[in-house]
Amino acid sequence: MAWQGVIEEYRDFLPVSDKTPIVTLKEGNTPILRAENLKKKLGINIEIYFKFDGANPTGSFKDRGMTLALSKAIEAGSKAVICASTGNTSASASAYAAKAGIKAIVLIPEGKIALGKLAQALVFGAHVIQVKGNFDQALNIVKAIVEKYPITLVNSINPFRLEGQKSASYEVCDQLGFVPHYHALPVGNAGNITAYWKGYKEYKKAEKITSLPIMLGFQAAGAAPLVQGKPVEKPETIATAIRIGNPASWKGAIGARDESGGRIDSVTDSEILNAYSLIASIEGIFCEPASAASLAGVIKLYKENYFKNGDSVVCTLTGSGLKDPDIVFKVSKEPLKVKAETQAVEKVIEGII
Ligand code: AN7
Repeated sequence: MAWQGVIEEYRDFLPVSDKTPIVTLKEGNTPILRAENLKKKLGINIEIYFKFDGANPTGSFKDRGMTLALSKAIEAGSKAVICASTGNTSASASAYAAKAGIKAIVLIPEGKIALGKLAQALVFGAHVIQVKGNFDQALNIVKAIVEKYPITLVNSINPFRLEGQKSASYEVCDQLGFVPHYHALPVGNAGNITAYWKGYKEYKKAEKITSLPIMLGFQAAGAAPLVQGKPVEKPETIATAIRIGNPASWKGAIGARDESGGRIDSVTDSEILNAYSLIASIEGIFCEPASAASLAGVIKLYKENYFKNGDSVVCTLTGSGLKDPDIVFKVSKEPLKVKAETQAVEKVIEGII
């Protein structure tokens, strides 16, 4: 049978009833890919797999949580949803609100979200408000707004978001047929690592799996409050999706780290960009910079001899590179320009083959 979206596929594990109207864009069932080329290229002795959640309907993992958040909002009779966002949450909320036929209001940090994400919110018909400040400030405003107005908050402090997002760990186990030794994720507001860990624990409790992975979270060095142990007032990174200084799911991330015996570490922008172009150029997967923090972190830990021979590591690639194509020009050369003559092209080709 065709894939039904994460709510129908994992209904037994989710807080829905027969009465819940399901708002879905058939999210989930994203590819899991073994990184064979990467293994050869880096000469490493661990097995890396990419869970490419950029293949979701709006191009990020946020859709997994948004199907549930919007379904529950409609069940509760809500007429509008609101979120603060570094881009992907707003794109996803806008799409699911469009599908549900209700209003979406999104607050974004002015000038600091990828153009593709802004375009998505606009084309889905959301009311976009640019805030002259960062994500953390926008989230505080949104929290105050929902105290006063009958609007449903769909940031990940809405528990239904994480309930939906935990479906990704079910899929990893179902697709691989085993539980990886490690699971690596980029960390911004820290909702996703919290959701994955919850999902793994619940799958084990339900006896679908018999072991748990060790959780690894990676923040950008300029936006690494969990690593520093205190909020960062002015977070900065090229990976705008994770440009967050005071994560809402702080405790969840620390819980995932400590209960699993894992690590939360930071990676520099240049490590992120290296991983980003490596994933694209040798594995054929175009993810966004924030997503590449997962592999960047795994490479960093590998160099510290953190892993054992043969360990399996799943890296979630959280979003699509198409959202932010400008970044490509920081890591790749501009294409050549030639005259519209066969000879001119031949000359170039002879230098290639
Ligand atoms: C591609 O869209 O916070 O640690 O407002 O877009 O669960 O926050 C996005 C976060 C990783 C971090 N990768 O996940 C937002 C937002 C991508 C992201 C993260 C985000 P969390």
